Amino acid sequence: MDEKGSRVLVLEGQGCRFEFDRAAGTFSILTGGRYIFKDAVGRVLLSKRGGPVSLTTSGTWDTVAHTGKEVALVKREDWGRLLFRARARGKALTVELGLTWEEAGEPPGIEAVIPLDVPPGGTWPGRESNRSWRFYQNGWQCWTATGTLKRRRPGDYLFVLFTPKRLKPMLANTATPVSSEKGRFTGEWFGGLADLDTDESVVVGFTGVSRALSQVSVRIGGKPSGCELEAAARFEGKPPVSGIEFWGEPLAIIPGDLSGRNLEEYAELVAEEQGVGELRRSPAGWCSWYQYFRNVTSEGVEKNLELLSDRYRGLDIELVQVDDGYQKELGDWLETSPGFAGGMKRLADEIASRGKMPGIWVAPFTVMRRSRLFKEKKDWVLRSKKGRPVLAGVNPMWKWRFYGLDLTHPEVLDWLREVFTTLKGYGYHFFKLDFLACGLLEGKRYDPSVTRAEAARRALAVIREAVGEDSIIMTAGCPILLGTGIFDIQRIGPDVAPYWRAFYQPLIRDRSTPSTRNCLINTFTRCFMHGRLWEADPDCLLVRGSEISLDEAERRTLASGVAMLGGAFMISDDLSLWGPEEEELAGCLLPPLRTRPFCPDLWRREVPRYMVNRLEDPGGAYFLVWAVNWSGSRRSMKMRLSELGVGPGRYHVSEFWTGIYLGVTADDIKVDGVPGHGSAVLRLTPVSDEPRLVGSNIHISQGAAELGSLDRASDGVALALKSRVKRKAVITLAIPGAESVIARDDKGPLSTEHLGQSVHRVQFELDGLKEIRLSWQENDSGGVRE
Ligand code: 9PG
Repeated sequence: MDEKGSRVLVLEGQGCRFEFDRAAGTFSILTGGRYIFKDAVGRVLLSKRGGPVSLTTSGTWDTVAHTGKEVALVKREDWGRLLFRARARGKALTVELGLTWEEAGEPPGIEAVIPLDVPPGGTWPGRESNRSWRFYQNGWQCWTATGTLKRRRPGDYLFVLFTPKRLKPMLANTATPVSSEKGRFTGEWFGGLADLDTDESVVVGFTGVSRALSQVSVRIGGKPSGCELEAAARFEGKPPVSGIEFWGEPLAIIPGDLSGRNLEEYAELVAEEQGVGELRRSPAGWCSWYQYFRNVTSEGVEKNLELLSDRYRGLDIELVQVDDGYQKELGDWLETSPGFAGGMKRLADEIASRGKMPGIWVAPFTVMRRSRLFKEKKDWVLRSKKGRPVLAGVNPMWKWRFYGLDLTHPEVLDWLREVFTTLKGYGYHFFKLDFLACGLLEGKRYDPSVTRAEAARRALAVIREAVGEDSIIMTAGCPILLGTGIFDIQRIGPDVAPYWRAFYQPLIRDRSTPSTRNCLINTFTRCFMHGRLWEADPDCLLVRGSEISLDEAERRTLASGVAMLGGAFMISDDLSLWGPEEEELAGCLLPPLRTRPFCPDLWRREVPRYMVNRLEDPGGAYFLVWAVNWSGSRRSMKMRLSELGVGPGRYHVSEFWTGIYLGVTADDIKVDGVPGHGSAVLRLTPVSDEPRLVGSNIHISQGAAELGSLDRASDGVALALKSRVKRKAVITLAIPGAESVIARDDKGPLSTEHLGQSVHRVQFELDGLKEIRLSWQENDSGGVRE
């Protein structure tokens, strides 16, 4: 039999193998000769008049195409054809299921296309124990708790079942069932399984997000033989067109280790599928929300604009964004509240006249009963089958209930176009879109043949068209992958707040409502999305020392998180509360790092502790490691190099917040006395024969941002350093072979300190740019002496 005629069709990818059994209609995926998924099927769920019908791939298939990179198959049925294809894409394998309806009469609605349904025991078959299995669970909105869960956790561990019903639609996809059963988990769009015993993981996720909402669910169970997995894209009853191929969303299966790399690969595949081009760098900005909340006024904004343009112009903040509170009512975006009597155009002009980019917050799919929109356009509001407006949520800040718009209504799209064209016309070039899940509630729509995802994507495309490609769109409350390819910036966690943790949060295990802690946890667990799908927003930075209940350690932890993520950078303080300390704290974060960090303990900890950036300064590459002490008390933090994902070697270690040089290590790092909720930010510089900067207090990057150049001279080195704020700079250098050094700037000698071995510390005043020179006498040994 030729290849096409053989019973099992095989596709070899980089690192994984796909086998389709044409006689059984089942398929398997293997890596390194071992099964990941064995004897899986695909299914399509139809809604027929007589009740739901499930079509499965079980049965006999014909080969349509079989090349080195792709397999395509067809199964003939009395109603038409079932279609299947698999492709090798880099380290991933993608599978797709579809159908062609050929029967006379109206085609049935498609409820779900399930390209992967793994039977009990078909996941990592034959393993003795699943005690060390973990599931990575991705939440619905940016705000929804996300992370890796232990097998014995109940399915509602991250999103508790008793969350009040009226809060749910903003935090969860209400169509996704939540279970309290142990080990039953569902991730929106994707999920991942890991086996900590074997250092293996597999990411399963839909790469298409524009046609259907989707989930990956597992039931890990007590034994490996009970583990089930299913990936379903929900088409919500959308009918196919007779005689035309209807494909579900493509699903990627990506085997990997515990480094998190396959999650990055998943994000890259989604970006590719959604046509994401080069990502735009977001401007460093100021936002009104976390200081003024709903009490914001144009006066308050102007006061801060003045400070940013004058006293703090050195910080070079480029954007001023007005948040919630300027509008008359939720829904009436072109009418202003009493605090903005001068109108939003005048304010945009004011901001632009100071050379800053004007930014504005809008919740375009949200409406409240009080608004003119609600009263005048009753049929624009999404309603239930009974005709009642569907509750989207309650918000204490808004007093209370809010609703969503029907985005399939053509007049709603016209209105969105008008609102955003007008705001753009006022001069706004930065749009923070919020509460977008209000457009995806379950209800009865004007056009029922459009899925929720399609309706929302279409509306977002209208907004993008209205504001133009030259505007920046940031979203806060948005179902996390939905806007990929349309937005520039997406928030990845709950709101930050002027406090660490709300009293009720530990009581109800809440990780989704506002608090600095909740905000930072998702920054770790979703950091792989940043710089791949869009630029991620960790939420605002609060540095003020007054009108806040974050202590110094907590503010530094927030600052470390915002800096380490390397995404959006927005300050949300009343700058008139600032003194020299606040200026210095903000100054050491600017310019913002533009990096893509990884979280080396993502699979091993429900609340990860480490985030790592690979950085470079003119002396070469180094690592920056952020470690958080989540406990409330002062602790020593001990970490092994091997758990940081930095690779073996010998490193100089310097901590940023304390300025301590910790010496050279090849295995453990111990940082003493990290305050409760505090952080260590460590520069790990590989030991080498060349002079290197190994620590600095100028910028949190400890080199990448502040070291402009490092050049060898005949008798030493010359370094150029820069800072956006005036400060007493302290830098630490490793100079192999130098027992004593002389340092000077253009004015004269600088104070130096020998820290032992060949490590020296230099102190000087820095304001803007400075060149310093170091000279020394070589001793014979060279290199670092033990
Ligand atoms: C403005 C704010 C800010 C903030 C957004 C978003 O569940 N809730 O009641 C809830 C209220 C506000 C909220 C998130 C959740 O914050 O993330 O940056 O723009 O809206 O109202």
